[in-house]
Parts: sequence; C-alpha cells; structure tokens
Amino acid sequence: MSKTSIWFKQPAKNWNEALPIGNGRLGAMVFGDPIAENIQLNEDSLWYGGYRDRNNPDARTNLPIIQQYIKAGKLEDAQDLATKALSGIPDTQRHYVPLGNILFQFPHFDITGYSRQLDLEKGYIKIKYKANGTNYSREIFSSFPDHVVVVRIQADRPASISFNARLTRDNGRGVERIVSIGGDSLIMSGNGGGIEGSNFCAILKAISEGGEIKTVGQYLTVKNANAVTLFLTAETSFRQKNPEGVCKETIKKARKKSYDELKTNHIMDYSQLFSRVRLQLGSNINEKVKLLPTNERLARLQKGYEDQGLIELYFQFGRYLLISSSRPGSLPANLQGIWNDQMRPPWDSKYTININIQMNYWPAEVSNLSECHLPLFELIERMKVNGRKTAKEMYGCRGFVAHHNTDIWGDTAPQDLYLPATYWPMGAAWLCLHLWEHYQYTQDREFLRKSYDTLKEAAIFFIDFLSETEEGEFVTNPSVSPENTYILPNGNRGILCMGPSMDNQILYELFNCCIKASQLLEMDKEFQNTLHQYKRHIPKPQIGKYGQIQEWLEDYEEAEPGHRHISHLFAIHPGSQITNQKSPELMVAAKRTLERRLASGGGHTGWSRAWIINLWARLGEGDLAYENIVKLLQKSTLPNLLDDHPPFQIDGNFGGAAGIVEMLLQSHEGIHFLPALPKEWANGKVEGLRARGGFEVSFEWKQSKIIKATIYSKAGQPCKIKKAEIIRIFDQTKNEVFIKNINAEYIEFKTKQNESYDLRFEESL
Ligand code: FUC
Repeated sequence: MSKTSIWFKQPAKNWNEALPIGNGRLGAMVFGDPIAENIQLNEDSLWYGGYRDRNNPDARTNLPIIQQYIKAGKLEDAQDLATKALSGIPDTQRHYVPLGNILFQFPHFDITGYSRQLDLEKGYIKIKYKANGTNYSREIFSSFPDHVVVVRIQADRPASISFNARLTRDNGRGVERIVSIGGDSLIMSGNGGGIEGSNFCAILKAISEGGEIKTVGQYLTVKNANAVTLFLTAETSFRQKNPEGVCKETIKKARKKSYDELKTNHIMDYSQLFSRVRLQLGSNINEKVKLLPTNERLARLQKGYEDQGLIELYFQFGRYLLISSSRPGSLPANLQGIWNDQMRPPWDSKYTININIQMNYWPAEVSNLSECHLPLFELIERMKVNGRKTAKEMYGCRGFVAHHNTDIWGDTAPQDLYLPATYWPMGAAWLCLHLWEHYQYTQDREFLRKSYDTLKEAAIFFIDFLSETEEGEFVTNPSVSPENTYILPNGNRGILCMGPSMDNQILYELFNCCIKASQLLEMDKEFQNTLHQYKRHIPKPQIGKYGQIQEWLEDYEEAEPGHRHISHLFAIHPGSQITNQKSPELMVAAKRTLERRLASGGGHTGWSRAWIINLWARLGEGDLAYENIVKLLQKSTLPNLLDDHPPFQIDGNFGGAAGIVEMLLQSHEGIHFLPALPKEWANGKVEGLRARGGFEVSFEWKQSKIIKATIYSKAGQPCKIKKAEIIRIFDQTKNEVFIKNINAEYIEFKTKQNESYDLRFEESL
C-alpha cells in the first residue's frame, strides 16, 4: 500500500465511498465492485442547454427606483421590485450533467483478500482481490497527456479474465445512439439536453491479450483473456466541431501505446505536479494507525482520536483533487470538481461565486499548483464578454459585472429569485482578485499585462455603479451580505442593503490591485488617480456593539448569528485589509466575530468550516484552527474523504487544504513561518510551498520553533520575512547575505533569480 493513499477493504457501497480520478476534463468515480463494477463518468463540458441572454430588460429603468427605495428605508418595496426587475429571465443558469457509466459484469465468486486504493503519489486506483482461486487486479487512471481513462485488468492465471461491459446513461436519457465499431468498441452519443445543449460522444474500446473479444448488441464481451486494457474517451461540441471524430482519433493514438507506456506517461505527468509538496505534521504518528484503511482512520478520528497522518492525507488529497479537476484547457473545478452522478445535481454543480469557487482555488498557488489555476482565468474571460452586456443593459454601466453564480457559458445575469443571494453584484470583482493573486505568486509580468484590462473592467463597473451616501461614502446599492438577513431596530427584517462590509472590502482589494498593477506596468496613470480618489470614499471596516466587525453599514442585529457565510471577515481572509500590523483593534474585533459565529452554530457546512480554519490561521490562533480541522474531518467529511456540505460539495476539501498551509506559512505581508502552529504540530516539516513574490519555501520546525528553511527565488525579487528569533541567511556559495531591517517586525534580503537561500535560526546556529 502506498504511504499516501486512500484505501478500503471493501468495494464502495455508494457514491460517497467511490474513488475519484480525473485529468481535469475526464472524470470518473470508481466503485471497485469485483462482480458488478461501476465506473461513473463525467466530461467537464457536458452541461444541459446552451447560452441564453437572460438579462432583465426592465432592470435599467427600475434600478434608480430600487436604489431610492433602499436609501429611503422602504425595504419591502425595494425587495419586491428587485425580485421582478433585477432577476435573470429565466431565473436559472445551466447545470452540469453526467456523461454516463461503464457497467461491468464479472463471473466471480468466493472473493477474498479485497483491497481498493487510490494512490495519491502516482494518481491511480488499484483494486486487488482473489476470486475463484485466481488473483485479479484492476488499475484505473485518467490520463492528461493521452486524454483517456484507462482500465487495466490482470490476473495471475492465463485465460481467466471474462466479463461483459456496456456504456449507459441514466436509463438512456439524452442518448441517441449506441453502436459497436470494429467488434471491440462501443460508441455512445447524444445530447446534454435543452434546445441548444452540447452533443457528446463517448467511446469505449477494449484490447485483450489472449482470449476472445467481441460486441453483442450493446455489450462488449471478453472471454478467457490473459489481460485486458480498456480505453474510454469522450468529447462534446462545446470544444469540438466533431466530437466523434476527435474521440476516434484519440483512441487510435492511445491504442498504439502499450499499457506500460500509457501508465508511465500518466504517472510522469501527474507526479510532476503532485510531488512538488511534501508535508509532515508531528513526529509521533502511530505506525499501526497508518496501516488502517482510510474509512477506519476517519471513523477513529470522528470518535476523538488524534491522527496527524490523516490530516496530512487530507491536505494531499486536496491537491490531488485540484490536479484531477482543473488542468490547463479544462473548465475550472465546479461545486463538485468534475464528479457528478445526478441529472439535476445540488446547486446545479455549477459555479457559485460568492465564496465556493473562489475557495476551490485557495490552494492553487500556495500548494504549488499554479497552472491548475489557469482554467478559472479562461472562465473569467468568457464572463467578461457577457458581463459587459449585463453591466450595460441591466445597470447602464461600463465595465463588467457578475452576480453570485455563473455557468459553463460564463452567464452573468442574476441566478435564482433568492433575495439573500441573487442581487449581489460582486462575483466578477472577487474572481478577478485571483488574477492578481496568480501574479503575486508567479511574478509573471506578461500574465499581468494580459490580465490588466480584465481587472480594470471589473473596477470600472463600480466607478459607474457606486452610489454616494449622505455621508459622502461610495457604496454598492442594491446589494446583500451573502446570504444573511438583518433585523432593523423596529424588528422588521431586511436583506437588500447598501454597502455591506464584504462589498467594501472586496472593492478595497480590487482597487488596490488595479492601482498596483498599473504602477508595475507603468501605464494608466489617470485611472490610478481615479481609483485612489474612489478608494478614499469606500467605507472602512467598523466595530459594532458586540465588539464584532460590522456585517452591514449599520450595526444591525443578524437574523442568524451563526450563519455559514462569514462575508464580513473577507478583509482577514482571503483579503488582507485587516492585519495585526495595520489594525490590531480590528483583528480583535474579527476574533470576536468568529467566536460569536461559532457560539451560535457556525461552521455547519464543509466550506464554512474550511473558511473558519483559514480565518483562525490569519488571526494567529493555531489551536482554534486545528480544532476546526478536526471538526471538518469529524462532521463534514465522507468516507472517501470528499467534503460533505452536506451533500458532497468539493469546496471544503480545497479550503481545508489551503487552511493547513495558512497555518504553516503566510506571505500577505512578507513571509511568515508558522503563524498559527497548534500544539499538536510541535514538530514537522514541509517542502515546496509557494509564497508571494515568486518564492518556493521549505522548512522544518521542532518544539514549535522554526529551525531551518530554504527559500528558492524564482523571480529574483527582494524577500521580506517576519523576524523569527535569530536569523542568518546564506546564499548558494555559503556566503552570508546582508539582511536589512525594514521595521520592528520585518527584515528583507535581496535575491537572485533561480538561486536558493538557506535560513538558519537560533537552534541550528
Ligand atoms: C452558497 C452557500 C450554500 C451552498 C451553495 C452552493 O449559496 O450559501 O451553502 O454552498 O452556495
């Protein structure tokens, strides 16, 4: 059993125990049943329906009336009119649908010695068992270089592999054709649904070594083979003019390669990404526990036992999931990554952008998977085109806007008729901060130059849209604090509002990064000045009557003090407007805010819990962050380690993985080692994390103190570090490097591109 693997002693009883594989685009959930194997398939671009212009034609004329109602406190009128005039028509975007299943029947009996493992180091599933006295194995992976899911079946006795397999999709829904080609392949083609839904095609081909292979009706039949390799590929008309032609070409190329060659290609490609980061938490991991199947380890932890190894595994699984669901050229990871078995999945398995999809990408840069971030940027570009139209037609504004959801088409018109979420104009603004984040970690100026217009257009929308309050502040109107409700002093409830704290905090970050980007690129001075002026008028975070960060412009009571969204702490994480250096009093208020949320039942969804981990990490509260990691695993994790909203939703996996890093390393104000180390992780080491400024960072700590670190400079930028005990820095030639004191808390040293630096701390000196 590989050290870093998720494994079971039984086949999956249901989807929540099945194991995911993916190459960014082609995904599968493998159940591993020795007799009735089910490989549930997804292709990331198979969605229901095509693009529709859903912009509400009555928005623009009614917007000033709604805004006036909100200013005058006529909330019911505002909410009633907004529901009619600001909703998209129809009110829902498109949903993601499954591709189908490969169903197998094996004539096996007397099954013993069963195991099923997902090897995270190599990115493939291995199933082993003994049946009818023969040892069987299956290996399954989804290859990024060869664009196929590969299933390899082997046995330790000749001529002992026989099975039937077929391709199916929800009792035939959307399937137009299943045909056999060449006696060893099946083609299933059809349509995702709706008038302009994408066409899809999937091909399953088998190659056997020895024995007989043929198709009968819609079945692929293998008899008495020594070994079998199956290939599955799929395409849709979202990407390809001729999905079937492309599938055939892909299979033709794949079948020219031996199984070993395909497997080596896959492992090389996958592990090149995965192996960049190593993590070891704590030094006294119980070796016996490490050998237990993952579901048993999880059950143990759920009963209250410690298992740092399981936390390491959870972290690496988050990275595995990102590599498997978001690769250059694929769509970004949606609410379920790419893994969905339902025709009408929860929240459409699309892109909720008032926290969820942003959270999916929190581990991308820090955990050294920067290229996995790229699909998100392609989606933003599609959203920009639609969002310009939404900005113009619904708001009469320049720039581009998106609300709290988008879909494969980059639809930007509001989703749902749900007041607490629908009329929130900040989706594009928040997403665009990811462009800046990517730049900060990579220092890729060319990327910044290309992305600048997108950032700028996101900001321009607000130059036109913001309303001035009587106090001279510039605020969004209408908006909401996702997805909370407030109580007015007279006891009435309100949802729509002006300038909720989260909006102000996002605007602060957006304007700041536009200013910084234009300075770096030495362009657009005039726009810089405009943004500077606007920034001054954006409301600052306020402390309310409970000592908390106010969620709204007024210090309203919250209808749900334990609400899962913690929008008003955006400025702590993922933003960095509030830090100990800048505003210690707001840090105290932020702690109070989180305590109140948690005391009232907050963190009850996986992603909410994951956000809390990141927030405690930024607040320097290692023990509290750790407590919430344990709760994430105890309350919001399925046996296959996928996040349980409930139901399955992947954001918590990604947010949880990012939170673990945030506890060990932060870089929003310069590199800070071990900013929130819990007592359970007194010793440990990590290799290959990334920090802003273009640095790759590895370090080791003992008795809760950092003892050594290596910083590799990818971009030759000066490196700022938070002071830690005594520090000395040596370059590659072992010469000591000059350290400049920036202030009482930070030091800085110059770096050369592609050189590494050894940092020595008290213990190691
Ligand atoms: C937001 C959250 C829900 C859920 C959905 C997909 O609306 O409030 O909890 O995660 O997105």
